[in-house]
Amino acid sequence: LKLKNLYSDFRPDIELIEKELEKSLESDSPILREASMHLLHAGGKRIRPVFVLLSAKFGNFDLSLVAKAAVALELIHMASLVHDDVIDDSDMRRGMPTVKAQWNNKVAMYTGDFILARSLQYISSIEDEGLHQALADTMIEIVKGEFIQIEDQFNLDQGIRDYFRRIKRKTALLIASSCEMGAIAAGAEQKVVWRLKRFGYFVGMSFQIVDDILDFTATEKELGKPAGSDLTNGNITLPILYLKDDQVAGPLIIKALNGSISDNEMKTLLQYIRSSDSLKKAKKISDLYLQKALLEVENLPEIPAKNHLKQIALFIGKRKF
Ligand code: 2DE
Ligand code: MG
Ligand code: MG
Ligand code: MG
Ligand code: MG
Repeated sequence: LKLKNLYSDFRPDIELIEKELEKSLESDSPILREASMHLLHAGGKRIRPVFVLLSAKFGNFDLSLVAKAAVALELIHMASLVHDDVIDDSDMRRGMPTVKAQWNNKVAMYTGDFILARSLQYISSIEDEGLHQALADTMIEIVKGEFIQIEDQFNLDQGIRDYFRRIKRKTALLIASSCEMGAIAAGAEQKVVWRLKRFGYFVGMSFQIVDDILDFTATEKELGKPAGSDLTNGNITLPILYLKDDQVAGPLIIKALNGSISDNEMKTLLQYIRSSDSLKKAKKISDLYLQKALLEVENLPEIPAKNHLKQIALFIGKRKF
């Protein structure tokens, strides 16, 4: 199952968006251009632009307009990642050095600002106040989520609700907005806009839970960073919440969080997590969200994009990277 094959039915549209993304990061400042292109070329699944594109098919589709919204959403995502890697002190992303590692923190902050500003140029080229408000609202919620995360970080005294609140803001809202904004940009019917937004929200929740499982199960090569990094960085994800009171895993989790875990103990912990039922339990929750997403899709009008959305949602549940 390859993402490339999933995108094959609308390959020309994706290629146009990709070209537009390249154009969007042009600058007469070589450092801004190079640092932002660095992240663009590091890859990524382009899930958000694809959702903008497919959602727009449910209205009066105008590719040049839709591409503007798609670029804006991917740029917001990229800007947040460049800043995030400064905040999280991360040196690797998508298997490449981060902007802050290849250059430095100041360059990364300004590069993130630049990408964010470019995103605003793109979205404001579409005359629709609702669209602008939707994007701004989502950005504010994402930032609020980051503050909540500071409180939750390294803190085992939290429940599953805290986890859901974090992943909603950090991932699901921007994916929901991608669907919503694609539909708004195409002037889709309000009921369809809402349905697509809910679809994006459920897919986003499912997507992040899978992402958090993969952090334990994927290889360092696939992740572009060591397995278990979330935990050592204090990011308490769903599998950990299921295991924190476990007799074997509990003490090792505490060690991992306070930085006193040895390489061998970390190996043991990862093995233990992989063979425990915590990952299956997390996957079950992810699948529940996926089912909710598919239910929304079922109730969308019968057009080809409907099946594409369905296939992408199913891919997210099965993906290995
Ligand atoms: C990834 O989360 C980051 C999510 C959002 C970060 C938002 C910031 C506010 P992780 P990993 C920094 C700025 C927002 C803008 C510019 C719109 O849990 O690093 O750090 O593994 O995940 O991808
Ligand atoms: Mg972060
Ligand atoms: Mg991070
Ligand atoms: Mg992750
Ligand atoms: Mg991530």
